[in-house]
Amino acid sequence: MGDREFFEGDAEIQRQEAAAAGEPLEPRVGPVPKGPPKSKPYTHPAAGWGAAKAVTEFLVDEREVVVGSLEMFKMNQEDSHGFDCPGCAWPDTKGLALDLCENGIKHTSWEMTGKRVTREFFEQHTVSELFEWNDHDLEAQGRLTEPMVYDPETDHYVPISWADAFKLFGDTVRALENPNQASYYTSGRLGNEASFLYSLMARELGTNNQPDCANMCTEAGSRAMLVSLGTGKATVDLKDWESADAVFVMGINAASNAPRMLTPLAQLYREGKQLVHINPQVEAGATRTIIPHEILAMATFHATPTSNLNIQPRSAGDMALMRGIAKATLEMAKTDWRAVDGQFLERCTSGYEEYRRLVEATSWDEIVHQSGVAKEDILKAAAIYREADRSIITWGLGVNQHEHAVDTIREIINVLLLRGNIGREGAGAAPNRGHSNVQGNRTCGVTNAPSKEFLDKLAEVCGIDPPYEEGMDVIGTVEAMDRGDIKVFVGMSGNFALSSPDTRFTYASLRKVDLTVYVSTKLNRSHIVHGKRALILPCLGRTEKDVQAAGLQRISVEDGDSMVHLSQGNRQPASPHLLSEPAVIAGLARAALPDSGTPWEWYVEDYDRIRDTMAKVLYGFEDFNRRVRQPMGFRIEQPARERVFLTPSGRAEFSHAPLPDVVPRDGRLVLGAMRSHDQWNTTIYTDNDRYRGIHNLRTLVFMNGDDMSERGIEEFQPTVITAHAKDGTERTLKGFLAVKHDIPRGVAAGYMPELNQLISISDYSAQSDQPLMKQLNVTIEQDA
Ligand SMILES: Nc1nc2c(c(=O)[nH]1)N[C@H]1C(S)=C(S)[C@@H](COP(=O)(O)OP(=O)(O)OC[C@H]3O[C@@H](n4cnc5c(=O)[nH]c(N)nc54)[C@H](O)[C@@H]3O)O[C@H]1N2
Ligand SMILES: Nc1nc2c(c(=O)[nH]1)N[C@H]1C(S)=C(S)[C@@H](COP(=O)(O)OP(=O)(O)OC[C@H]3O[C@@H](n4cnc5c(=O)[nH]c(N)nc54)[C@H](O)[C@@H]3O)O[C@H]1N2
Ligand SMILES: [Mo]
Repeated sequence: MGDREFFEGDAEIQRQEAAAAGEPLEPRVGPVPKGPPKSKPYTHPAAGWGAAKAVTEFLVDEREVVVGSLEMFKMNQEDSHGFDCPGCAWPDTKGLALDLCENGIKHTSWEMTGKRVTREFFEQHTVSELFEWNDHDLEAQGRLTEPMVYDPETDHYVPISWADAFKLFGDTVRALENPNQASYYTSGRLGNEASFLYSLMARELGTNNQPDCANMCTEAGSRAMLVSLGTGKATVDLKDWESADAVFVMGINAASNAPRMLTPLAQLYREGKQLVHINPQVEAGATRTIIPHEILAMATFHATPTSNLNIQPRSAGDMALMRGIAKATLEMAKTDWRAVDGQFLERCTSGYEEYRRLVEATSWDEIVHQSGVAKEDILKAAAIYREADRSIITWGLGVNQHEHAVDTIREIINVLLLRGNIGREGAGAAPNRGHSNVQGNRTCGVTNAPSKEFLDKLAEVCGIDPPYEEGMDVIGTVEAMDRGDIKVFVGMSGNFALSSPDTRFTYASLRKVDLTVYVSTKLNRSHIVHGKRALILPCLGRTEKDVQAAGLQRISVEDGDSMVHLSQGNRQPASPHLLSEPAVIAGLARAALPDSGTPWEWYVEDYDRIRDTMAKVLYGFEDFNRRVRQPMGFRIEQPARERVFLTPSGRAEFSHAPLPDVVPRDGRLVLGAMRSHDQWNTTIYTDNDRYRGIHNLRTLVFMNGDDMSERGIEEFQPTVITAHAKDGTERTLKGFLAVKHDIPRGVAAGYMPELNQLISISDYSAQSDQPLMKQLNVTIEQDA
């Protein structure tokens, strides 16, 4: 944990003072800072030498220099004998020998670390003591090595055999009054085969309580696209990215969270194509980049711009902005009939006339006010949209995590439909995914709201009697734990305690559960904030060899472009006691369902057998085992890409939602919780955020300079942030330092998961059920 110096106004001092005064504050998340906080605008291109240096320092810290660098060449390879980078869901590039990025390397070596958490470690530290550690230090202990069970007598985790661990789970589940007293969480780390088995187990047990990380991430986009286009997935693939004339990037910090997107962006720029970034902040990916695999560019510091136009709307101003682009396009169409695609509108869409009237009835004043963007800039974006024959709109969490996200994404689709930009080469809708297999988890059955069609097929092929009523999502699960309605919680990967909203409420709810079971690679908060009884089950990571009875196994994953391909680990497992995720699931399932007719053990012997069953159940997976072995795998057909719209009308549906009022009032601001450059969700590498120019600080709030002076707040001065929840409750955070940033007035930003303490469990979108992680209604004052 290390000694540390304290700096004036730093949140750690506040925390310790509060603790001394008896206030129960949560431990900090990031590591102990190595020096005083600094903020200096970043003026270099994204990627390039800064990234190379960061990687080297990181590998040295993780003692992975040599092995690490060799291992990287096996990432994202076309021949399917390498492993899929767990860093993000960006599709792999055909023929690119070195298709990787700084953050993918960090993420992978975090798994490949030489450090280990052993039984001696747990013997040395009680769980109450570990609770006081920060999250960085918990994970930094290295890889988990054997199954552990919580002993309430001593407050230590102690070793348990796999057989006894499975038995504890099985006995507890079989003693439940009803199967809906258990909830089975997944984060998008799980491969397709494990996802299929895991959701099959839950349904055979009789529940659809299958919360997943998508409930906090990409749910809004999937729901919007399903209603508008009859598919929940991207209508574009990498080839389309290469042939677009214009790309609109909305609410994505690409340089940090989807770095491989910078390559097509820079290439398009060089070809004279147009790139428009829509984001309250001008992120590093919206300036210029050094393409990571271009050795010459690295050597000569030759950066390529990645933007033609940056638009900084207010938080949640995106829908009004899209309405503005639609209005300008329709105004152009009065004299320029090619501004809209009349033939496509007539043949393939429904509700166009009504949308046109709605757009006409929305005044420019309202559009400008609600978007926070000058009309002149909206017209510039509209002109780019009109000039481009083929446009792609891609969006991320900056669009998904708001109250009106579904309406906003449907408005994005409306704009695409106007010019026939769906189902054509180089054009389409591209929701940016998060976890590397979050899309595949859903495809393979993980969801709390499965379709009847899917369940019927599952019943027929697997001979089970699945439940048909909807199960609980993330919010529903936390609330049910609080009521005492959930007695068993399984976290299959991820870090539910820390990634969920309303940290203190979530912690208190988890502590009411009878048994929590975590299947993980690294020690994290969810092991420390546990149920009355608790298991930590350590599993293989994606970089490791998975050997079963039939030999070396491969798993499959699906990227954001619906490409399904194989992933194979090549390293020795971190410990001989680790099991693969499918093997853990089979063990849990057999213990809970001793008479099950599902051949759990037989499946685990050879994952081809799981895939053969999946081929019979899942849409688009025919001949799975053969097709997935092709170079680059196969693409699950997206009907909307071929202009087949699986909507009730058989056409793409325009939406007709009124613009919501998103302008903050009474001195309030809209606060969003996002990622720094040096973190992977709840995994915090350092407390730097290089591209935003921040060093040694995570407990901060970025603000507009005028908003700061109006409140008498100075740079690095501690603040009091109060969040006003929809249910009337308030949550307060003290000691987060204000940092002046290029961000519109009325908008503030900070980091997840620290800010999750401010999000009430009641603050979720009525449209998507997603927590409002980017739209907190807050007051910010100086901490006097
Ligand atoms: N290195 C790294 N890579 C990752 C992750 C990671 O933590 N680290 N996480 C993975 C996961 S699970 C996900 S889901 C993705 C997340 O990737 P992103 O979608 O990039 O996620 P965030 O960093 O949360 O925030 C994105 C952006 O939203 C902008 N924003 C906030 N409010 C608004 C708004 O109202 N309108 C618009 N237009 N923009 C807004 C912010 O300024 C910020 O640039 O990344 C994945 N990849
Ligand atoms: N305020 C706020 N909160 C947010 C967000 C936000 O933008 N703002 N973003 C939300 C989003 S988009 C997401 S996706 C969620 C993420 O939430 P989660 O997916 O729950 O969290 P992660 O931090 O990705 O999980 C990290 C843990 O995964 C485990 N792990 C890593 N690799 C493996 C593996 O191969 N197998 C297994 N079994 N375990 C593994 C490790 O033990 C590690 O500690 O957070 C959400 N929370
Ligand atoms: Mo995510």
